[in-house]
Amino acid sequence: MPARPKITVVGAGNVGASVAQYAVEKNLGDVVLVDVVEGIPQGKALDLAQAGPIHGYDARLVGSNGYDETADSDIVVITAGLARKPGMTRDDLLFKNAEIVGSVVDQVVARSRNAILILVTNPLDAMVQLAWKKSGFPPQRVVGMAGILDSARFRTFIAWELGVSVENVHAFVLGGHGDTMVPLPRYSTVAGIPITELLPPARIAELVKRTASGGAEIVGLLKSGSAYYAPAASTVEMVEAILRDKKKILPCAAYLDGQYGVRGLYVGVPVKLGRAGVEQVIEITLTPEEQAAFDRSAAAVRELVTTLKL
Ligand code: TXD
Repeated sequence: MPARPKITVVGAGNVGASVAQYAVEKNLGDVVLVDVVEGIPQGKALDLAQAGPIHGYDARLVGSNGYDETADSDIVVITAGLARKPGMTRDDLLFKNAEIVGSVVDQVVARSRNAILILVTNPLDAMVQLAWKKSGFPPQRVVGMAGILDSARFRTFIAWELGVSVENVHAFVLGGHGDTMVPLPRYSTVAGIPITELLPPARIAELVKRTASGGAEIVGLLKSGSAYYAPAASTVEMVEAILRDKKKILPCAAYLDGQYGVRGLYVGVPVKLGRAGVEQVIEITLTPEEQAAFDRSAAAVRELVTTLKL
């Protein structure tokens, strides 16, 4: 029997712990949880292991404050950092989280030279760019989670609006993870029918607006933290697509080398995710307005990356 895949999750907070939970519930592999806070990763790992007999998983779960246990990971999910507080933008987090993510990447890559890194920490697009630079990994093996979450939010709102199953709804969101994200109604469908055929433009605009501020809506409700169930589920969809070599087309923050007119920058686009990581960036034709919105979003990401001198 080959060994189970090894998934490291750095940051055992709200998102990290839920990633660990969903990953073992889906039998994706063994999980190492790492955090700076003493006892938290160990306690959560032990607690999750004890849910195994009930859920029927045999995954090994280990918690640690160090990185030795992470050696030879297949996938490393990085959620370490600070989450947004009410009134804070994702960009306020920039410098603090850059410091945290930079040190985490150093520790991780020293022990897992062949891993695929999935970044979750905000501001997402800039953190992926930083992780890619720091790791020295090819861009195929460094990818960020955001578009799946943004499109899951859009899908939820569309399904509610039309009273149909969420399974029938596919949505398309491009661009950076932030206020400039670009939901594409033309490519968002219900059982294959574009929503532009099903809903009036004004109503679509409202759903788009709620999607773009979907994270802030939850921060406003929770007050003491930001969303984590849907972010973790989105991350685990990426982990599964990679480990099971599904070649799944998913919107992720990926390195662009000329696609969509952008070079040398991580931005959210549809990609094919498989065992090699980002196996292809899928390019679709945009209208001039969509391209302009995408350009604005990429410019906002570029600004952060320049601020960080990456
Ligand atoms: O779409 C997306 N990409 C996102 C991003 C969706 C949701 C959350 N998003 C961002 O993920 C959020 O803005 C944060 O930057 C991260 C993690 O969010 P989470 O809600 O999990 O935050 P927590 O609960 O505060 O957990 C962060 C953990 C916490 O336990 C800290 O002790 C730990 O990170 N931490 C560290 N771990 C390891 N190493 C270092 N240096 C470190 N510093 C803090």
